[in-house]
Amino acid sequence: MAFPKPIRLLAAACMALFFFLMLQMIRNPNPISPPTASNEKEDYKSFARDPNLDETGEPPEPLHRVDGHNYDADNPFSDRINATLLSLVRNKELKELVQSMQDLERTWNHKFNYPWTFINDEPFTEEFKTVTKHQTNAECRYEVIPKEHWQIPGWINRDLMHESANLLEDMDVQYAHMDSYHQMCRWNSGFFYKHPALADYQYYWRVEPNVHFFCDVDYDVFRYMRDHNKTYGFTIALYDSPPSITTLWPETMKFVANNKQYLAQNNAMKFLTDRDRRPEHNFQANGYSTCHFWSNFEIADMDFWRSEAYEAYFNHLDRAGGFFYERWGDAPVHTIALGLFEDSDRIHWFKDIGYQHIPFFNCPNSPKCKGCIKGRLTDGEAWLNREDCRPNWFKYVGNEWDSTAA
Ligand SMILES: Nc1nc2c(ncn2[C@@H]2O[C@H](COP(=O)(O)OP(=O)(O)O)[C@@H](O)[C@H]2O)c(=O)[nH]1
Ligand SMILES: [Mg+2]
Repeated sequence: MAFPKPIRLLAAACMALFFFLMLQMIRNPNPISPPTASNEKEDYKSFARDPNLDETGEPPEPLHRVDGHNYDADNPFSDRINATLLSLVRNKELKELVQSMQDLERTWNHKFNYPWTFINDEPFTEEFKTVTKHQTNAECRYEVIPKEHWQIPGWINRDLMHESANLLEDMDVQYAHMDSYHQMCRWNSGFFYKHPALADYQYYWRVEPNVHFFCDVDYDVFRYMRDHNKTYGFTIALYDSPPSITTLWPETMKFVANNKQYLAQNNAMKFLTDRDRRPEHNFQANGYSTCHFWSNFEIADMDFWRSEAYEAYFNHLDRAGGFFYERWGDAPVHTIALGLFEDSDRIHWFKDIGYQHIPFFNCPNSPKCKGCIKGRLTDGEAWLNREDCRPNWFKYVGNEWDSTAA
C-alpha cells in the first residue's frame, strides 16, 4: 500500500536527518576543539606560573646596538649583517601586511634598517610596491617564486590528493581543499631559502600579514643569533592538528633509521616524542607530540635549511607526498628537523619580542611592551590555553631565561 506523499516526504526527511546525525557522531573531533563533557573540567593553565609573568629584560651580552650612524639605512659600511626581513605575501594582503610592517618598523627596524624581501607566486602590483616602500627607510625587494619551486610536483596523484582532501575535511583539517595552502607549506618547508634573491643572505626574520609586535627591542637580533651561536628563534609553541600530520612522524622515523649520522648529539627527541601532556595527540600522530614552534614567526639561520641533513630529510618527506595527501605544515617539519638534527642549545626563545598572530600572543612582563597583556596567551576562548606546549620545551630542554637576571 502506497503512503500519501506528505508522509513519504516526512519519512525521507527523517532518514536524512538520522544519517546526518550519525555522520556528525562518527566524525573525528576538531583538532583545536572546544572541550567536550568528558574533558571540560580540564585545567587549561599550562604552568603553575607562566614565565612571561616574570620580569623580562634582554638576553645576555654581547648585544649590538645603535651607536651614531652605524645602522643608518644609507650607510654602505653599516653594522648590519647578511640578513633580511622576509614576507611571503599575496597582493590582496597589502593592508594586513602594512599593519605588520608598521609594528615591526616602530618597535625594531626603524633603528636597524634591515632590508625587506617580499616574495609572491605572482608579480607584485605597483600599488603593493609603492605602499610597502612607504612604510620603511630600508631597502625593499620584490621577488617572484620560480614556477618549479611552487607548482605541485608531477609525482603527486591529483585524484588521490582530492580524495585525501575530502577525508581531511571530514576530520576538520583547515584548508584541506586549498591547493595553494599545501603549496605554501611545501615552499616554506623546502624552497624559500633556495630562492635566488636570498642566495647572499644567511639570516631571515619571517613576517606574515596581520601580525602584531608590542615591545621595543634595542639590539640587533640577527647579530644576537650570530654572536650567540643560535640557529633558530621562536616566540610561541603549539600543539598541531594530528590528522594533518598522521604519517609525518612514521616517515621521519624511516628517514632516521637510514640516516642516523645526521642526529645531533644534544637533540630534542624527548621533547618531540612527549606523551605525558595530551597523550591523545601523540597517539593520533603516531609518536610525535605535535608540539611545534609556530613558524609564522621565525628568526633563523638558513645555513641549517641549506645543510645536507635537512635537504635529504626534506626530499624524503617530499617524495612521501604528505604535503598534498595530508596537510603537513612547515611548522612541524621545521620543528622536527631542528629537534633531531640541531643541538638544542642553538634554539632560542625570543621571550622579549612581544608578538601576536591571531589568536595567540607572546607577551612578556617588561616596561618596553605596550598593547598586550603580560602572560596572556590568547584573547580567544579559555580552552585555547591548552594548545600551549612551551612547557614541554622547558621540561625537556630548559628555559634559558631562568638563568638571566631580569
Ligand atoms: N604569495 C602567496 N602567499 C601565500 C599564499 N598562501 C599563503 N600565503 C602566505 O603564507 C603565509 C601563511 O598564510 P596564512 O593564510 O597566513 O596561513 P595561516 O596563518 O596558517 O592561517 C602568509 O604570509 C600568507 O600571506 C599564496 O597562495 N600565495
Ligand atoms: Mg597567518
